[in-house]
Amino acid sequence: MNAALKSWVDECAALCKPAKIEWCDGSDAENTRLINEMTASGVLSKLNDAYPNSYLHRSNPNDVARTEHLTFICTPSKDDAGPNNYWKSPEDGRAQMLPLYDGCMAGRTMYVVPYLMGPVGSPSSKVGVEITDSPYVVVNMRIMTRMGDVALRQLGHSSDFVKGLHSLGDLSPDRRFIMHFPEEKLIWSIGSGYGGNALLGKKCFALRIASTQAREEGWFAEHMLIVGIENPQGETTYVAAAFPSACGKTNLAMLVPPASQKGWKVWTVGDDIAWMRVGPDGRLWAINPEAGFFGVAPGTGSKTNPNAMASLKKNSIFTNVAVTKDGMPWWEGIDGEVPETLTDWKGQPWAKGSTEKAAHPNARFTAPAAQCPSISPKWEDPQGVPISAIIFGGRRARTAPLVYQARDWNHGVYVGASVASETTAAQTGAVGVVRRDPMAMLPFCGYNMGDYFAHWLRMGGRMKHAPKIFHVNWFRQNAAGKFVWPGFGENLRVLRWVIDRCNGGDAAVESAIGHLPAPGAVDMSGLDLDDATRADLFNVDAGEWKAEAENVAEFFAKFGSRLPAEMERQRLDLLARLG
Ligand code: SAT
Ligand code: MN
Repeated sequence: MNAALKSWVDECAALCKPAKIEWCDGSDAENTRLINEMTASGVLSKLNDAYPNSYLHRSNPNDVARTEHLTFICTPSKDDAGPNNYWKSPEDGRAQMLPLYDGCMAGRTMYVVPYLMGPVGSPSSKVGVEITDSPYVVVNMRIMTRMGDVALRQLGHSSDFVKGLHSLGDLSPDRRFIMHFPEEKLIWSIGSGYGGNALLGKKCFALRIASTQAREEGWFAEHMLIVGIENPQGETTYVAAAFPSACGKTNLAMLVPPASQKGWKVWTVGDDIAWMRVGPDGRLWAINPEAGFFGVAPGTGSKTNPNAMASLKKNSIFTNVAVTKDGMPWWEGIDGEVPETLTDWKGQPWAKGSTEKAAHPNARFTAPAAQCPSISPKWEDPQGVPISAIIFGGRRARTAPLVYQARDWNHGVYVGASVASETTAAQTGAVGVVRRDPMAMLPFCGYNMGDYFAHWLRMGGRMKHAPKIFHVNWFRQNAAGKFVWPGFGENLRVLRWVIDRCNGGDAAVESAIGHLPAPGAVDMSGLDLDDATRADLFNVDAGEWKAEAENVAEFFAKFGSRLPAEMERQRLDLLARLG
């Protein structure tokens, strides 16, 4: 028995006072028993056998998404958390949480869940242990991570593990907090059973805590998908990509080449998080720390993402979806006709034509990554995969062209730092407002983002063969407000130019914002786009870009003296190039 682990578990038990403690081994038998208990108590219900071994969970309707305003970074100095985080001192964080934890597991079972983030035996992998009173969390962690004995074996007698204490508490939003103590590698979460708040390996560990570790130790913990793109000659180039939400990240991770792209294949390594280290060869090597997908169900169908549909066909957990009368999971955008009647995500009867959504817009599927038809043969390689390109993107009606390449690493860091997306109807508030979300990490960087930019700049100097950095925008609109780029599988046409550039291709022209594809360099054959539209996809409007640079200045100002001077220099250089 690991002494450090044992004493922490004892401490948590003394505080939370559970009726009993169960150490989870991750076995099939244990999983089946937990699922049986949850189906008996109504926490889960079994779905139709068309989805073997799959279950529905309905959460408390007040607990359906991450709650950023209740999520804190607890560091001694507020400046170390930065303007990008809600902050508490470690003392205040503790003082607020201890009374909530006191006796919170009375009458409940406390599960001890050891888990591994990353492939077994990988030098990049890290161990976490989550203590939780939610069996729903346990069975989700078993899909999302390598859970149980495998993690204890990797840990051995080391005390180097990230601790996460989670309790559902009373599920009251007034007593819901997610607190991170980076100096202690500790996460405290209470009052929510929702994914990012409760599956502590994901955003809390693999991004917020790991980003702090990565800065100290000289690597990257990023909110990025990882894919391999195989050309018709059988050579695979790996890229990592970061997008704010609602930009099609999961679809890109599981892209299916359209008929026009004969001989090309796309391999999924990860859909959400990348841990990347500099290898002895001076390249950047990436692993996916997760073992499953926690994907948004609405909008997922055989047209938009057939690989996701195939991934969730068995051994999956569906949270806050609707169900058909014969027990099939259902959501807006799934294949087939809309049924006449459904049971909605709250368990209420629903009829076709209702103004209410049947599935919650943030309904989720938890599915094993190994079930994805496009899963890469290298996805569990302990060394990871070598990254040739880093792609940033956002949803922009104008300004950003379909694709451009940063001039060099430092300029690429500026491009990543100025990533922005326009709000969609999926968010509350006004539609079409530009929101900055550097590297898509705004809610996930566990420390001051000024320091994070400095870390990115420093890392450039540590790589002999740094990835090339690109920016894409699949969402450009014409004057009539219509999307002009077909997107989805056709995005492979853009990725082909990206990897051609990584492999030394020179089909590029200079512009003020960076390298654009030379005319004809992005294969447009067979697309229904007139010449004016094709040209507009790559148009760089100096006026729009100057306004953009002013908007970036406002955003950068938030970081005060923590903003590296190089970032402002990059911005001024851009303005100078714009003339
Ligand atoms: O934060 S979650 O992991 O629950 C979902 C997401 O935002 O990607
Ligand atoms: Mn994410």
